[in-house]
Amino acid sequence: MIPRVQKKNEPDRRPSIHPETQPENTGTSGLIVREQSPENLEFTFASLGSVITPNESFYVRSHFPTPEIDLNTWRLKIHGDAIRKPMNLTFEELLSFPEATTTVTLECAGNSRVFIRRQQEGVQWGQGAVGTATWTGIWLRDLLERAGVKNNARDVVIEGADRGELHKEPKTPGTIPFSHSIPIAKARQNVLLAYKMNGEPLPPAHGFPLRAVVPGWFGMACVKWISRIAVTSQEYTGYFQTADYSYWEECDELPPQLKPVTEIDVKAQIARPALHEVIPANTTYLVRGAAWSGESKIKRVEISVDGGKSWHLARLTSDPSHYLWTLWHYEWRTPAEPGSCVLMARATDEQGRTQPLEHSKNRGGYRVNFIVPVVVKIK
Ligand SMILES: Nc1nc2c(c(=O)[nH]1)N[C@H]1C(S)=C(S)[C@@H](COP(=O)(O)O)O[C@H]1N2
Ligand SMILES: [Mo]
Repeated sequence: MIPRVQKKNEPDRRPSIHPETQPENTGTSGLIVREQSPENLEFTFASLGSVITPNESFYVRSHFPTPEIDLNTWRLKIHGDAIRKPMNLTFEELLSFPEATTTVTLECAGNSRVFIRRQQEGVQWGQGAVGTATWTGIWLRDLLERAGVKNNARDVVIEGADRGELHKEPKTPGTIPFSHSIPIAKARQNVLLAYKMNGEPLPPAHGFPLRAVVPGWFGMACVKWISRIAVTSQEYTGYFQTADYSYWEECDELPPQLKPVTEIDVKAQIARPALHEVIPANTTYLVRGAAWSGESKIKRVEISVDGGKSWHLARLTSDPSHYLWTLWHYEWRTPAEPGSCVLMARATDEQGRTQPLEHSKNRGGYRVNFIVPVVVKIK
């Protein structure tokens, strides 16, 4: 979305701490409803307990109603001016390609939007528009190889079977399908076309029968309900990577430029404690959460319990790996006296990238990875 212009004297409508209290970890599934139709459902991040997010707890982000797809009539079309042998594949034919499995964290580019001080347009996601699944399907590169890609190929446009019209700014040009493109190099590197999620057939909300999984990129590139793949020699500039899902990039010698959101930013999130959680004094409390970074591995996670004055290393409790989150915890000896504490988590990746203290307004409602303080009460 093109960041909306902020009027100078507009009051700050956001509280400085996150306004959402999170339930205790009950061990049950259950999603927070952000929008009933189209379905926009949030994972209860406070319930984070394992690397893999169960399907029934996995966030859902849909722009249009879920299309009903009959596997008997469904076809995958592969064509475009940079394809030699256009194809129209049945689901059975897809299954004849070598099967591949990969574990990838999906994060919506609008995750954490609610924490931005000046309210931004869009779904008011808390911390739960993120999750990790093991995806099974076929490599996009195997399909592309069979279809024959010409040397002039530039973008691979993936289109979903869902369609609709958005009336709020930025408006769509009438009724359009959801679509997104990936540069040919990334498409050949590690993009999966998945038909299984955590060992089960892809659930309808997550893209049955086929979706893209683009490791290291924000969720909008992971097109669900795929109906068509077009390989083009031209740059693709569809709605969901120009009018929406874009941000202003500061440039050295030129005015800011509008860029599509692509790689996931480095980020740590605190699952527990939750905001305003009451914690006993003089006890050991396990502060825990997850950290991830697009194309890089997590190097370290640091925790502050004094509002950012001092930082302590958290322990990484799952192996840092490309494209999926790392779980971490920190054994916190709580103060002897009652009062309040401000907790913060900060991740750094192997490329040395870390998190800012403030959200840059050039990013509008996207790429929200600033450090979100969690205030707790010591009793
Ligand atoms: N066809 C289609 N694909 C889509 C979308 C959509 O609305 N339609 N939403 C995208 C966005 S913005 C995200 S964050 C992910 C969410 O995937 P999930 O619903 O499986 O969590 O799907 C992406 N793929
Ligand atoms: Mo998203």
